[in-house]
Amino acid sequence: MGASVLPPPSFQALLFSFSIFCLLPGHAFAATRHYKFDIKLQNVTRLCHTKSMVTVNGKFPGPRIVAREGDNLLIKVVNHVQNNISIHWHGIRQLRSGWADGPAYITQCPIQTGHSYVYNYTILGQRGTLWWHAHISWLRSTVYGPIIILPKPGIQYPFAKPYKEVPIIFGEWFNVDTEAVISQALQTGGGPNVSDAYTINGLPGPLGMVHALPFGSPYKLGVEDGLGCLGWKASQPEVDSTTS
Ligand SMILES: [Cu+2]
Repeated sequence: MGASVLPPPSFQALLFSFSIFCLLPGHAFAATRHYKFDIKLQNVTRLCHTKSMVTVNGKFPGPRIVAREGDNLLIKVVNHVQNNISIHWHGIRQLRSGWADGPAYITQCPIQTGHSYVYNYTILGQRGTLWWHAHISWLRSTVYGPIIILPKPGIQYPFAKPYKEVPIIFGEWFNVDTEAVISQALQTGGGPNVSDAYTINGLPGPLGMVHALPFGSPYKLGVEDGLGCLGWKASQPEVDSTTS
C-alpha cells in the first residue's frame, strides 16, 4: 500500500506548456476588470435648476469604463433607488454572453430596488470608444457613460497615436424629471416634451468642451453626417457607427 505520487513534470513538458500559453495571444494578457455601479439619487444642477436624479455612483455622466480588447469585465450593479434598472453596454458584441446585454424584459428582468446583478462579459474583436446606458424607461437620460477599449498590449492603433484622447458624450438636459416626461407622453399619446438643452459631457452647450479641453487648445472637431463619430474617416475600422 502506498499513496501514488505524481512524478514531477519533465523540463520538456513544462517548456511545451509554456509554448502553448504563449501561442494564445487572446488569453495571455487578458485581465479581469471589476467595477461597481451603485445606482443612487444625486442632486444635480444645470441651467440654474437643481433636481434629484438617478445616477451611477452619484456622477453625471457616469463613470468611465476602461479595458483592453480581450479583457473580461465584471460589473456589479446595485440598485439603491425606487426605479427598476438595467444597464446596456452599447455596441459590445455579447458573444456567448447575451444575458449580459442589458435590455430590460428582453435579456433580463430589471434589477429591483435593493437587489444587484453582475454583468459578466468579455470584449472580443473590438477596440475604440463605446458607451453604456440604462435600458429601461427614460433613465438613460441621466444614467450613461463611456466605455474605452484599448488595443491589446503591443498592438498599435490603425492610425497615428493621438496627442491626447478626450471622450466626448452628447446628451440632453431636462429641467424636470424625465420619468415624468415619458409618463406624460405615454398617457397622452403625444410626443414627449423636448429637452431644455443639449449637453456635451453632461454640461449644456459649449461649457462641456471648455471643461473637456484646455483653454486655447488647438483641437478642431469636425462632424460629418452619417458617421457615429467626430473627425474620423469612414475607412478606419474602429468606427462604432455600425451599432445601434
Ligand atoms: Cu444603446
